[in-house]
Amino acid sequence: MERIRAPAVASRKKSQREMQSPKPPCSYEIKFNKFVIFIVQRKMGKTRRAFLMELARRKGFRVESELSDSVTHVVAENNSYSEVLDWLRGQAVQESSRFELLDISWFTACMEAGRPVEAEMKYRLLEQDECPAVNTCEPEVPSFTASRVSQYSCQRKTTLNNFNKKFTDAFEIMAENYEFKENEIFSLEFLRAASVLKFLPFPVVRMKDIQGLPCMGDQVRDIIEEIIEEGESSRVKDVLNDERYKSFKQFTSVFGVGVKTSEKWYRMGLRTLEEVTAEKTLKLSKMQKVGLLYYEDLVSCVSEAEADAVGLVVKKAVHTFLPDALVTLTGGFRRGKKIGHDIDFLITNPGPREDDDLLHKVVDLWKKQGLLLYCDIIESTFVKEQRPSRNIDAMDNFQKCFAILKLYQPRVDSESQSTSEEFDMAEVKDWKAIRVDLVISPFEQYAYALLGWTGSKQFGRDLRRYANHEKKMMLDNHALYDRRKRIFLKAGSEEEIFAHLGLDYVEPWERNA
Ligand code: DCT
Ligand code: MG
Repeated sequence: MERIRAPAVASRKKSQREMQSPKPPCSYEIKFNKFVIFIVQRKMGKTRRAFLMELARRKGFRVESELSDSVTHVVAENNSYSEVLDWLRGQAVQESSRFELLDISWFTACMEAGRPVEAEMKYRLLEQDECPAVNTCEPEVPSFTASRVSQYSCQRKTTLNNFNKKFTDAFEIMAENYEFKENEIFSLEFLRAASVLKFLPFPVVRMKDIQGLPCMGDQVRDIIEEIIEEGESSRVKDVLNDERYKSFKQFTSVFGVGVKTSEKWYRMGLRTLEEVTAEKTLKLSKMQKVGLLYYEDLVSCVSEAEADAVGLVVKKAVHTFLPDALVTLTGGFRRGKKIGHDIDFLITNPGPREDDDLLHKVVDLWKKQGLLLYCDIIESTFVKEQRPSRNIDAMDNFQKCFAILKLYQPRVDSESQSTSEEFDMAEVKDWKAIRVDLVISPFEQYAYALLGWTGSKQFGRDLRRYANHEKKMMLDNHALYDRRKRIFLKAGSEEEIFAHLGLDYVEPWERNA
């Protein structure tokens, strides 16, 4: 009797804990040593906890009865993040960050898989405001495994729902700065990283969240870490304050001004657009002159409503000459963007009839109607049976027109018009200058042209890179060429192009890479 009773008296607390959580029987072999699980009894009950612990141990998991130093994964059921945190504090745990705090759904998934599964975001207990976890937030995020994320954005579905804007904005600034320095490799590194984070179905809140993801180089990780810890990146801030970056940003915001011209102006000592316009010795191209003339309109974004209105103007003009022509809105607006810097249209004429003069006729009509502020028609340079270029950023050879149209805007503020005589006297500008790109493709190349002109730029780049490296094929906006079979692959739709490449179809609104 004495021998049995003695320990119970010596440590009542301990024996209570032992009753809640029986010690692991020695007969179970531990298969997964790195994972040390502790199951919180709170809101779960003793019996269920004991059952789950036994189940896990039988499957080779190491489950601790006590919250020892070796525990790595704390699992709770029906508890919120803050409830578990409170409970941990009650156990005198100072640093809850040393554990993964997980919902029971993670544990269940492990039991189903018979091995530890990745502690994905959806399984984690998180603070409410940063929480897409299954048990608290809607909609449920699809199952996600970092190691399965492709390095090619054409194998990812990227909508406009970006959970990681603060990181991707930072990367895009870094990429732009490298572009201004003509450092294409670093620029692409940041663009690829931005594209991967745009795809993530949850916000990155700690470094572990990017573990196993492609395109996360050291430069990228440093910036993510800084933003997580400080809320902003000092490197990005330095770029934003950099004189050269600021000048290039202003210069390249003018239609017709690229990195080369900006470099020239910067070397001349020019720093702002005011200085550029004041410098009378500068020889500006026609494009740059109109770029400066309509600067305010062009720099303000084009809205979806404006894109629709311009769409009607374009269709009306095109159908005057070719009633059966297909006029398709491409670019960002086809991907579902609500704003853009321009409006892109692809025009093709089904059937045998092609009209090389169409673009010229259309712009002549607009000129007569007083709608054309600028146009630059580039003639087609496509040669029959021309193989796609290996350069992933090569321009295509379609006939195209870079135009600026006058879009008349309805007067919305009728009250101010009637109350101010002075206002009535003045000439009111009732139009906005809008950048419009028109591209004409032969009907048999239409699917390729549509895929290319829908973008995004990064999506297109990755499609070509994927075709080249993974399929030994060459893709551009005109065609797909199989290098091994030495044949061109015909396609009547975008779906067929994806199929030729062995890719799942990605809808336009999922191409926002
Ligand atoms: N494109 C192309 N060849 C070019 C220019 C563009 O294949 N010479 C593709 C890449 C994206 C798409 O056409 C549209 O180009 P942009 O108008 O530059 O981009 P966007 O996605 O429409 O974005 P924005 O809203 O800035 O216009
Ligand atoms: Mg566009």
